Order: sequence, then structure tokens, then C-alpha cells
Amino acid sequence: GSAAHATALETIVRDAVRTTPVWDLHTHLYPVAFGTPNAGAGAPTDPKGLLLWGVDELLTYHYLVAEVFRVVPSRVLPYQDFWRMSKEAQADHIWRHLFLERSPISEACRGVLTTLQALGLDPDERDLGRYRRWFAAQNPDDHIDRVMELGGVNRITMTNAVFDDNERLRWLENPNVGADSRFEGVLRFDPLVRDWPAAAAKLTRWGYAASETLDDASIANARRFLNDWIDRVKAIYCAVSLPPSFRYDSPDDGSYSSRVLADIVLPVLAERDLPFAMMIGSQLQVNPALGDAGDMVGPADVFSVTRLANDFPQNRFLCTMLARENQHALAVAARKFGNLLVFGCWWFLNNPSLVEEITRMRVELLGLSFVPQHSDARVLEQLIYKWRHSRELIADVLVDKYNDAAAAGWRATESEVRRDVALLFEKNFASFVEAPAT
Ligand code: HDL
Ligand code: ZN
Repeated sequence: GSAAHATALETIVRDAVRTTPVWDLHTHLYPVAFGTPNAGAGAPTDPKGLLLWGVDELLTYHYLVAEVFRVVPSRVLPYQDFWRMSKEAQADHIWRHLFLERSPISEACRGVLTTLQALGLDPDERDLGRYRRWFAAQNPDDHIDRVMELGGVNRITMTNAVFDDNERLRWLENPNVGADSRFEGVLRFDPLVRDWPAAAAKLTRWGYAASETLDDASIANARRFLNDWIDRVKAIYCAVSLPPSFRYDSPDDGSYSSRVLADIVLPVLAERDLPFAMMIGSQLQVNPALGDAGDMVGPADVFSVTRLANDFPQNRFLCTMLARENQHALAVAARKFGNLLVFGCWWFLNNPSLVEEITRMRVELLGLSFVPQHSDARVLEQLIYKWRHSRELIADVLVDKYNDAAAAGWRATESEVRRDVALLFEKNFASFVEAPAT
């Protein structure tokens, strides 16, 4: 009967979502060659290393830093006192106030629990010392494999911030620093689009003479800069995050960002056949004392995205927006443009209630032609919880949608369901980053 069919369908969908590997298209994770502040077993310690992993990093994630300053505000523990503490002392502080003195039920706290449990540790022991000893015994390179297995992730996409001195120098010192088949490069250059005059000064220092006026020589040199760095990081796409105030009307609308996009970024990407990712809606540093935790969300302008998609048909755009208020219009925009691929529930949207709402709406408007999630993991083991939590919600939505189709007489087979889930988790993105056959 139809009840038995519904149960069978649900089992198929949940199994497909659980077992289909994902290509995580936006993280802040790196191979071990970028250095790691935690020695673990078998890796030298590099205090400024870029690969973050282990329980102290999980506990000091900037989402949790924001939460701990709500319950121990800066009038009690001044920001600078917190930042002067060792990583372990910061983790102890967060553990005590967000896990022991009140229950860890926010999404970021829950994430730590899910992660510990998946790794075979017992969160209910509540023994930070024991967790630390377990992590200290891991070899980071093997640990990456284990975490990817537990998270169901088969490819990790980095965020290679070329304007970050720490990262840039590592690429210049070791051209093979990114060589790890588990990781893909993404060239990220926010200052170029957000603050051209400052970016031009840096480009000039780096041997790509550029001036504020964006004359022909500046444009040529900035294009050469992008080409060189796309090659260096073997970028599979390029990316920026943009403020809520970001607008694109036309190349000559009077803003630096429009000229930089029209004259530098988009022509290079069209020529290289690479997509351009725009993450729009982060207002940086409304509370600078909080560091990475000090950024805010604001509604942005979706028409700027439609104008770019329309005016640059030779380019492909990946887009995610941070404000809940923008999600519906962004999904509708994607209906208008085959060169616009909507992805992920970014940052403050990566909470169960919002992931469910947004994913449901996207399926209703876009069918299977979007990328439901990225992890944005900054700490390796976050891959585990971010993907487990998201998978559960994506499965909930899909179960309902296949049941609705079944109620109308369309019964998806197991292989059809697996095909569809593979589109969402890997193939939509893979075919978007692939250079089209010429
Ligand atoms: O700009 C970005 O890529 C953001 O994801 C920020 O880095 C942010 O700090 C973050 O980690 N969000 O999840
Ligand atoms: Zn990010």
C-alpha cells in the first residue's frame, strides 16, 4: 500500500543522503603543508599555521567566542584580556561558561557535541582533559582522512586569501604547498573589489603597478596578477565576500567595485572559464574587539546580481547571500539565469530552522538545480557536524518532496533518488566549475 511505499521511499532517501559523498565547495581548511598550530602526533608545530584542528580550536571557533561574550560580557572580562589568554585558557573559559554552567544547546555548541561523539568520544564525560589527550595522539594528515570519512566529504575546497600575508607568503615560499589531492584551490581577493585604492597600493608593492585611476596599465597589471595567482593556487573558481551595500548598476556607475568587476575580474574569469563566487551580505567588524566574531548581517541588493548575470553572459556566477530576507529573491533570480548557481546556507543561516526553510523553498523554486550547502568549516572536525546536521535537514525536505510526487502518482526509484542526491551534493557544482567543451 501507499503507507508501506512511503516508508520504503523514506529509507531510500535517508540512505542516499547519508551515503552520497559531498564536494564541499566553501571551507577555510588547508592541507597539513600550510602548517598547524597543534603538533598532534607526527607534525611540527607552527603557531601561525593555517590548518586548525582539535578540541581547543573547536571550542574557540568564532561562533562560540561571540556566544561566550554574551554570558561573560566585556565589562566582566575585557576583550583584550580574553585575546591575551592562551588558546587552552580560552577553550577552558568557553567550556566552563557555555557547556558546564549552562547547557550547550545553541547550534555551535551542539556542533561540538556531535563532533566529539562521532569521533568516538563521550561528550557526557565532560572531561576536556581526556578529549585533549585523544586529539594530541592523532596524526593530522591521517586525521584529515578520518574526518572526511565521518563527514561524508570527498573533496574539500579551500579559501586561498591572496591578500592575507600569512597565506600569500606560504604559496610564494613553497609552490607545492597546495598539492594534496583531497583539497582544491579557490582564489579569494576581497580587497580588490571592496577597496580598490588599498588593493592597488599592494599590487604595486608586489610588482603589479596599479593606480587608483584604473588606467589601462593598472587594468593590465591587475589582470596579470589574477592570472598568476589563479595558476599558483590552481583555482577552480575565484571568490569575494561583499557588504550589504554592494551595488552593481553598470561598469560606469561611478563605483570602483563595478569597474574592477567589469574591467579586471570578469574578463579574466571569462577567459579562464572559471566561475566567480559572490558571498553577499556581511558587514565586517561592527564590533571590532570581537575579531572574526565581530561581523554582522544585513540585507543586500539582489538586482545587482541579476544585472551581473545578465550583462556578463560569458561568465558563470556562484552566489550565496547572508540575509534571510534575500533568500527568496535570490532563488527567483536563479530561475532567470543559467549562469547563476545558488549555493549554501551561509554562516548565521547555518542553523536547523533556517537550513530547512531555505532548502525547502529552493527545491520548490529550483528543483534539483542548486547546491544546498557548504560547510564553511574553519576547524577540520567541523566538517563532521556541519555535514551531519545539514544532511538530516536536507533528507527531511527531500522525503516530503518525493512523497508529494508519489501522491501524484510519480514513484521515484532508488537509482533516481541517488542520481538526484548526487546532483545536489556534487554534480551540479562539478559541471559548473568544469570548463564547457569548446
Ligand atoms: O567570508 C567568509 O568566507 C565567511 O565565511 C567568514 O570567513 C566567516 O568568518 C565565517 O567563518 N563564517 O562561517
Ligand atoms: Zn567562509
